[in-house]
Amino acid sequence: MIRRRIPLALSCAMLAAACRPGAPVTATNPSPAHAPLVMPPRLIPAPAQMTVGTGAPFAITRETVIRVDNGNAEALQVAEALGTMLRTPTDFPLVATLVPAGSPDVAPGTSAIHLALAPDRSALGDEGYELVVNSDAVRLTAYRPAGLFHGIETLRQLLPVKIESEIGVDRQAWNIPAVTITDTPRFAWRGAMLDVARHFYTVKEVEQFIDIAALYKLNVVHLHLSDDQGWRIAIPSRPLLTSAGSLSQVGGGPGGFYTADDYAEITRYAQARYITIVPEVEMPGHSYAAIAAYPNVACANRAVGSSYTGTDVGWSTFCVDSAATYTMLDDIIRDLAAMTPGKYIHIGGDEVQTLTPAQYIKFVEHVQQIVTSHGKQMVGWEEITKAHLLPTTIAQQWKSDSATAALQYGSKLIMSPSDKVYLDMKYDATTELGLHWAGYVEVRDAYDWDPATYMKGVPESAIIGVEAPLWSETLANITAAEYMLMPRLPAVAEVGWTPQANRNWDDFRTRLAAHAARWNQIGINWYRSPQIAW
Ligand code: TNX
Repeated sequence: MIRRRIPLALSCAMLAAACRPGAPVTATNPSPAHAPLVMPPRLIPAPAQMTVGTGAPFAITRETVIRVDNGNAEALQVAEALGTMLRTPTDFPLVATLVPAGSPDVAPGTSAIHLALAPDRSALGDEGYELVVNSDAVRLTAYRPAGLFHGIETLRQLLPVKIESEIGVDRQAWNIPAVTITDTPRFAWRGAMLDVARHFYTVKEVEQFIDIAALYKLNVVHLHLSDDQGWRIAIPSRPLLTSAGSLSQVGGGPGGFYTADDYAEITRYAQARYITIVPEVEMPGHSYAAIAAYPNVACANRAVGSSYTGTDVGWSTFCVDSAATYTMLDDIIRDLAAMTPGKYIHIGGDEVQTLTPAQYIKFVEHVQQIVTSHGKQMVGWEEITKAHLLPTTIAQQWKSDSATAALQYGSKLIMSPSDKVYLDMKYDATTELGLHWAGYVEVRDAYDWDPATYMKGVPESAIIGVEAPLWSETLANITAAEYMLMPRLPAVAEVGWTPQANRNWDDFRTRLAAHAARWNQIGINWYRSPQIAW
């Protein structure tokens, strides 16, 4: 066996000693010369606190059971998700059961993964968890089921990459290293956006996108469901939006749309992974597909059924002084709200070049009232901060300091600075896919920034979280999308989850390198950034 000393000057996230945000980054507990090397697990996002044990790992065997010691039907569903994740590769039964309160603990020598909800652990919040692994047992505790779910994603990353296999794997030790983790997210909104309007993505492809988000503990997937090039969501009261408005895409492909059943499937799939789908329908600009379907909402009529397959922005708009426009938007928002389990509707609002400021403001305030009347919170791109916002409205920063105007209304900001987290930007001048109007965005650019200091005068308390948009003008399918997401999405996920004091580029790039084997096993396409020692 190779025996080595633990290198000194480990970062907080790599330390084999107790590690707290802000704790001095020194190896206080270097191994004695002959102790086996304890490699810190290479988790992304790095947990808030982690202590790596020196004892033997927990081994999952044919006899291991999954027990929900204190929980409910929802906690059992998370236990089932863990069972589903483990059964195929291990070929073990891994029965998951909800154990009645007061039942005896497992017999000594029985191997169990315990999940428990702890009503007294409110400090873990809605999404935090505690995970204690030793050779006897795995104990995962959370205040809410979402925390249990994030905990099983941590367990997944602690297991060998063959756990991702879609067939049974022989002669593999399914060991989980001894570790104690107490982990809560820095921000409540950790999102990724997929533009399904410029190029249409099938339900299966959206689910692949959701899978990647879940692996890195994101909790929002924002779908950009309409733009000039296509309308992608069936709205029962306005059937022409899809029958006439969905038939094309950038470059002239066939386009497509989600039926009500498709959308229900997507939201269910996301919910099972504790991800909220935030649907976006663009207005008043980026709206040509809707105008082509219902020409009475445009001031200058266009022929029904014509389509736009280019990539210019800013030229289309609904007629903001026409009652027909608001009647249609009320229909759309009402139907979309009814189909959407999450509490948000995103109305776009960006890049309108054909309206006066007064017209734009009046429009946004009217639509804000429509969204509210259907019981949802409005989200919009930063341009909406020109209007008088409700404190519950959320503005998505993407290009400038104008977003700071949200603060005067008590509205929160989602940080999506295009020079950091626009994942449709090329990595460098040689990247074939993508755009570069906001510059080149390498992995380090996506990682090495702090949302709380990015904009002057915007304190952390005004920021609800971070989101990485993936616009799809140049990305025709999920394979192309993955190339842009990976490895930058894990970087953004850590920006959103891990306390700033625990984040460090050199440490991150070492951990990131270890994730490539998992992406290969899953079959995720990725970009081999020269910044990482793969
Ligand atoms: C700007 S960001 C847009 C999108 C484009 C994207 C391309 C924003 C709110 N609008 O319409 O697809 O740039 O990078």
